[in-house]
Amino acid sequence: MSEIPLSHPRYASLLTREKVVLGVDEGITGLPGLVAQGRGEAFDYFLGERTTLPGDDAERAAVAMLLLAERPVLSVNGNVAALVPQGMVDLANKIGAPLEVNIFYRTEERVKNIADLLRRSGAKTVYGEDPDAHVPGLDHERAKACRGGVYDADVVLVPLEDGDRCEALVNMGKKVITVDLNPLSRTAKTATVTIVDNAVRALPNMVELVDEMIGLSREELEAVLEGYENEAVLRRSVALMIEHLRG
Ligand code: PTJ
Repeated sequence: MSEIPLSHPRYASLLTREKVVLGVDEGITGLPGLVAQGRGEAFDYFLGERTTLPGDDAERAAVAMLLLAERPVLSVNGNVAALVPQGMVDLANKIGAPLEVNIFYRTEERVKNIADLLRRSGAKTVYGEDPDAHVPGLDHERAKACRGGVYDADVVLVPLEDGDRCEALVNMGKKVITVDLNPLSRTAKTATVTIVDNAVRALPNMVELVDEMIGLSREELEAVLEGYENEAVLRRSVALMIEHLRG
């Protein structure tokens, strides 16, 4: 990684960018991942580069949904693997869920590199290298999924997802949680729970929330979800961006 001085006012943002660049060098992130990162940076700038109240509400709802799930699965793509591999593995291990490498611009080499990285980070079960099912309604490569993994899940966490695949998963009857800094994206509007936050902040926060919420009863977890409205969270996130820009 290139040397970014700790004193640089944009240290955290530059470090995040470097992780994605390194991900490309290591065959983990696809080149289009750099474009996605740039788009995310712009929205994060509007948001004030912090976890907002609606972001935190969505993270709580997401954790409640994952703890209530019968077959939760965490999906990992090239950007997520570069940015928060340990956060995804820690979350998976804490809630007892498998991970599945599920990438948009699929190459078998990149799938293997990501799966190896997750295993090196302590993942117990990683699906994705040998897909044996298809998500209906998507064209061939993007539809690949695994039985026991995303295909059979009742709740899927798909950070930085593409709108089409998010919609196809919802159409399969799954509850879909996404992390997307763009509250206006099709994914953000289609998912069951949309976390408008940077994945580098959202995942560690969710890991901590599992510790805080794991002792709650089913009724208490259900109450968290009953009070949650995704459209309202998106509206509050957009309002905060406008307020931040005006301020
Ligand atoms: O590894 P692959 O082949 O699966 O490709 C992954 C990307 C992300 C390239 C692919 O899924 C893609 O093209 O995604 P999109 O359609 O560009 O959507 C990515 C969304 O994530 C955009 O709305 C970005 O604003 C948002 N985003 C980017 N970086 C972050 C982010 N959201 C949260 N945290 C980030 N760090």
